[in-house]
Amino acid sequence: MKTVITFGTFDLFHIGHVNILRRAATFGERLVVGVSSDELNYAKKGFNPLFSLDDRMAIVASLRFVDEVFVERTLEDKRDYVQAHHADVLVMGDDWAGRFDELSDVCDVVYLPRTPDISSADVRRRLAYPL
Ligand code: C2G
Repeated sequence: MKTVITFGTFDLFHIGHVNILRRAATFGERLVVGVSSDELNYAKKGFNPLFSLDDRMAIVASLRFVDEVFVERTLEDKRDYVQAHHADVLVMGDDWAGRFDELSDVCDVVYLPRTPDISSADVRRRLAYPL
């Protein structure tokens, strides 16, 4: 049985998140998702998520193709997360292309194309400046 792992903040959960998680799940039989802590999101993006970590985790965990969620606290511990969850495949969106290639000694590393024209940051901008 292959386990797939992926990571993200998943704030303002949208169709791009659904698409990557659904496609990630097809690479194995079990999908585990690391959801970024507020602190990690701030470090990555310079702002806090609008939805709490508990809510973001509950939303991701509610998907039928997600088997388990956990908190991703740092980008640096990815190797430990992969090994702790016995992941065979790491899937990320291609905005991260190349960034996790050094893990290819412990798992397959796959980058999938992002869904165009949607992101949490874009939704925030559209809400701030409605047309
Ligand atoms: N995504 C996508 N299409 C979009 C938006 C996002 O495929 N239109 C993907 C991203 O590529 C990522 C996942 O959805 O794989 C989660 O996106 P974010 O919540 O923006 O998370 P991110 O900041 O990329 O976190 O360890 C790595 C990070 O924690 C990834």
